[in-house]
Amino acid sequence: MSIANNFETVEVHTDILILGGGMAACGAAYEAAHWAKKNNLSVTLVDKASMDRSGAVAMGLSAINMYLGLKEGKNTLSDYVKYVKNDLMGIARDDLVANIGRHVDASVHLFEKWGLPIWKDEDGKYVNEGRWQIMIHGESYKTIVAEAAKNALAELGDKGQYIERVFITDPIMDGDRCVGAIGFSVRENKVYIFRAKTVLATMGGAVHVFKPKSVGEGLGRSWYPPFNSGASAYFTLKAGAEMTCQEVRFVPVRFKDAYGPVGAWFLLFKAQATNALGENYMQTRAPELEKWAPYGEAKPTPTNLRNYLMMLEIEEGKGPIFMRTDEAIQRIVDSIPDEKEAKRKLKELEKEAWEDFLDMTVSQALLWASTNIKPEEKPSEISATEPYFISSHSGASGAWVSGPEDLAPEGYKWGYPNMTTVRGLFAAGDASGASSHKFSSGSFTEGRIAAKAAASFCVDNPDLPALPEERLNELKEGMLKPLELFNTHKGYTQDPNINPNYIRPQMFMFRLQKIMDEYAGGASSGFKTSAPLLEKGLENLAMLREDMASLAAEDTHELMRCWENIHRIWQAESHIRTMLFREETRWPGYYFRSDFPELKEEDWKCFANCRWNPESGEWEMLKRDVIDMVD
Ligand code: SFD
Ligand code: AMP
Repeated sequence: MSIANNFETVEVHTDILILGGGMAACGAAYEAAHWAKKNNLSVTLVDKASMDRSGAVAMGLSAINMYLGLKEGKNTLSDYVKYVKNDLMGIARDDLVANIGRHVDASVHLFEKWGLPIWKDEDGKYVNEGRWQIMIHGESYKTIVAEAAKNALAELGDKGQYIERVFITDPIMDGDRCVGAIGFSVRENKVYIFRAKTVLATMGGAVHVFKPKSVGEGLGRSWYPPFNSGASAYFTLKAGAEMTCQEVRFVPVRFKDAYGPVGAWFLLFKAQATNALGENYMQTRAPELEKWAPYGEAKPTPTNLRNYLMMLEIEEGKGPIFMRTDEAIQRIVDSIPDEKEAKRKLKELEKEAWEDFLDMTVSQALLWASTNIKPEEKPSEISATEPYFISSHSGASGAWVSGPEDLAPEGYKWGYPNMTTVRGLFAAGDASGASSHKFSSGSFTEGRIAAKAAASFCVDNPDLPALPEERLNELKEGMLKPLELFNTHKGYTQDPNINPNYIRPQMFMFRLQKIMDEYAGGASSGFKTSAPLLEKGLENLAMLREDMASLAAEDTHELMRCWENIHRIWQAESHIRTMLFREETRWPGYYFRSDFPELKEEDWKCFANCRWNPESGEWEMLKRDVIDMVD
């Protein structure tokens, strides 16, 4: 008897389907509820985890990295657009960045209204960390935002619901329109079929595509949350959506081994990072930045170039690299003439330094404690991590989405704001590309923008298409196949991990990570790659893909692990293909093409987009113009 028979099938009919429960999804739920009430629509949100602590903000955050302060006259929208574009070495969609920028402050004000404590100065004004970032006491940030999203859905009565611990695997298509999604419960034997007028993909970015630096006893430790495994990229690709910037991974520099944030140290405490000899490489290597003009010469130096200068130090054997926390604290304290006040300030700075980690990366505080580090006395090592896919931070990979009606130039709009190139399928947060630096607040805001547009799509397209039964059965069987495989063959060997009939997901993940690390410019290859390496990597990926059919799972939890890897492999392939397509080095510090070691503005100041064609199964690569809307 097929294992599928042991699974109950739950069919959910809804107007707006929100996939994911993170920052973008919470923003989407909040906004969708508003428009649903006006238009008598229903909204369903589905998260693989529990919304209170799911996604990148699970542990909390110590800063909101996108706040413009437009009404306060702190900044202008065009300055923000320029900042973002420069940080991405000239590649960004100005229309998308500006659209989020003009609405983001209002979202932050909502967070405060819902109870998020934001640092204030004596005049009651927000305390800035840097120009665009404000400090928060944010341990409960996600819980607060999730509560507001849930409340908004609750106000819809039986027309609003959220379903947790359901893992979404695939889109359901009706011709060229996305009309739902399929998934399974990670706790119960249930398959979920969601039938919807419109679908919003907000399932975050991807981690563990590349081999992490933390292996063995530290396996699973990473900067990006291990829960996000490429579901957004897979979902949009499989639906046939055009993707952008799939080559742009993010390599954060973080406190070594526990991945603590550096922003507060660099921006708030004005700390310097140096090599082991005490040299500030941002100063000693400043001439290198000229090679990457015009971006290298702008302020602030783009994130990837800051990384790159540090990597050059490491290559020359000048590590470890240290964040001079001790010097930074001392400098602030020394600037206070009154001794008593200076002592008070020292205590305050110590508290802030620890809170920075306790608010968002508890493990870094534990590492400090267990290695006897007092930041006011001793510097801490920082280091580049492995690559991640997170378009809402300083990465950019995601779906190519339509821009806002009033701002987007021709070529950047084809329908509803934030709709992908697939009818009815919207994307936001880490799922949408080319609008970097949106962070938590901008992702929430983009979720709102997308949900409002999705509601209009529903009103304009009121029919709820019937789902093709045959395709659904096929998807259901395919989804549960790893359970079937394990069940059939588990008795063949004594050790269930070693069996010629199947591969378990952890082994599969190790193979993927090894390929990506060695051929696609991972951490142990010094983030360097070339056409021959990428081509070989693609060949190996094709072999791995064949083994996807042999993935096996003991239970529904492991079934999720299998699917996470299926999602990752698509993220990986689109990444390799796009790096291969872009014949230049644009983001040294993220990756370096040794066969094309320079920036080529004339040929490559453009978006490198890709699409997997569902009809032919072939990949298409294309260039799209970068349109500069701000001088
Ligand atoms: O500075 C499925 N970010 C920071 N933003 C800030 O504003 N301030 C900071 O201080 C930040 N820092 C930071 C940040 C990120 C990370 C990883 C760290 C530190 C360690 C960025 C923001 O967190 C980020 O921009 C947003 O969270 C992005 O929002 P969104 O919605 O795109 O992604 P999400 O919140 O991770 O949520 C994803 C959701 O999808 C679910 N999911 N659900 C169903 N089926 C599947 N198959 C699914 N796969 C995933 C997840 O459960 C989750 O709900 S700083 O240090 O860099
Ligand atoms: P991080 O902790 O590195 O994620 O940084 C938090 C915020 O500060 C993000 O907006 C970063 O882009 C920014 N940031 C971090 N370090 C620097 C730096 N050295 N110069 C300018 N901006 C920075």
